[in-house]
Amino acid sequence: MNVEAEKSRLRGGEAPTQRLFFALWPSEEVRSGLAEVMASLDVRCAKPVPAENLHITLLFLGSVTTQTRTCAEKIAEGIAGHPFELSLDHIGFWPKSGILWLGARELPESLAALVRDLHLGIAGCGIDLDARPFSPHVTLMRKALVARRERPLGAVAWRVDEFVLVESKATRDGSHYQVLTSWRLGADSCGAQAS
Ligand code: 2AM
Repeated sequence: MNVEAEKSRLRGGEAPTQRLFFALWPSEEVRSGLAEVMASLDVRCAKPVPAENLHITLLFLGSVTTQTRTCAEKIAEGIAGHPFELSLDHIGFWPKSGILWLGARELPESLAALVRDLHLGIAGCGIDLDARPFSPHVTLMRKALVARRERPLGAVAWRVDEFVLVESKATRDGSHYQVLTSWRLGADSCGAQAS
């Protein structure tokens, strides 16, 4: 049991929860491409996301009980989906949050369908989901003040053939993410693999 779940249990018998999200998790090759993009940026006062934490969130579930996690995993298992190519070719900056991100100009139909199917299915698990439209991005830096690109951006090519469920734990050194389960895209419904 993790520290948060144990704290929750000790607070008085509430059901333990985990903070979860579905994501695309980069391979080491993609991760080093992302690190290269980060190194090419000239940004003031920013807090870079540690290389091992870089990912694309598909659907943020928030803190959920074991029962809800099981429901979400069942939905994920029923998604066949299709592998797709993602070209991360666009740097964006949200000044309000200071988030500097890398995104895709083109949203592959298979990615849109994957997010749509997850959203529709998991809404039935009783989770209050974010209704904002999906905007695929890798958060590279937080709390940035000014972003300037030093040289032209070479797109990071990502062949996506799986999606994952991740647990986010708050630690003294920031967020720690752990991949709990992965599902292959294009596999039949036996595609789940525990990490
Ligand atoms: P972000 O990278 O754009 O900040 C884990 O917290 C992941 O879930 C982050 O990648 C974060 O996206 C995403 N996320 C989406 N909605 C969130 C929320 N309401 N609170 C925290 N994280 C959220």
